[in-house]
Amino acid sequence: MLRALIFDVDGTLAETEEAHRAAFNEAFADLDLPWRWDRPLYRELLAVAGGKERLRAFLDRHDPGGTSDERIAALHQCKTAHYTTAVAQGAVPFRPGVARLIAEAHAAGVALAIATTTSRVNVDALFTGNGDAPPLAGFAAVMTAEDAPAKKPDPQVYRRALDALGLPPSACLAIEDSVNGLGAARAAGIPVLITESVYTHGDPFPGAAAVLTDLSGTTLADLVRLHGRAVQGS
Ligand code: XBP
Ligand code: MG
Repeated sequence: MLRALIFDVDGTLAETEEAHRAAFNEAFADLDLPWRWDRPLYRELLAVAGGKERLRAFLDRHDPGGTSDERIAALHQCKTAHYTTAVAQGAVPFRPGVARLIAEAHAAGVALAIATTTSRVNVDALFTGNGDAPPLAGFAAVMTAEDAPAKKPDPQVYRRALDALGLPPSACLAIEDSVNGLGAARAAGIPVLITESVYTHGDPFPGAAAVLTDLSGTTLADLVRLHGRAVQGS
């Protein structure tokens, strides 16, 4: 029986990655660095989950002498300030169907959780900027980069969410947008629904219970049926 929905954030709750990309570029400009990440490059860089890890992977190639933890932390802090300012002002709406499904789940007594590799301040800012959506306070567990330093596809953040929910993986359904997120949730034993995002459209999603364009036509009853088929099949 479906007892909880565990939502990924970036690309799943909302199409946030363009705001992340803009914030990285604003941080480069603030610090007089010559780099600008365009969409094709950012799509490549998104193979690395975690903004700090993504910066390190880029600097390893383009400025191998400048990959100190302090420099990466300073860059990432500047980026996060730009990102939270933009998103808290409503720059990025929730994706179609997301707010409705959160409300349906809450009304039906299905627990809600978040499992993301982004920072807690970014999650708070996203919900601040979407004041008309159900509040973050309605989520039984919110696991972020601070709770799970090992980034997706490592299952740590999903295992922390299961611990916080006090539920077995078979009672949950993860909703994700990326191959890294699929891998993390599957490694934790959780069935996964993929909703492709702008940066993951067309990627292969082996092992997903289903792959959708978005949640606009999906009801909680659909998720219950999908979950039932997934756990029977596993
Ligand atoms: C996607 C990520 C995050 C964001 C950037 O997280 O990999 O790193 O791209 O945010 P999700 P930070 O698991 O929600 O898809 O710079 O805060 O890491
Ligand atoms: Mg994601």
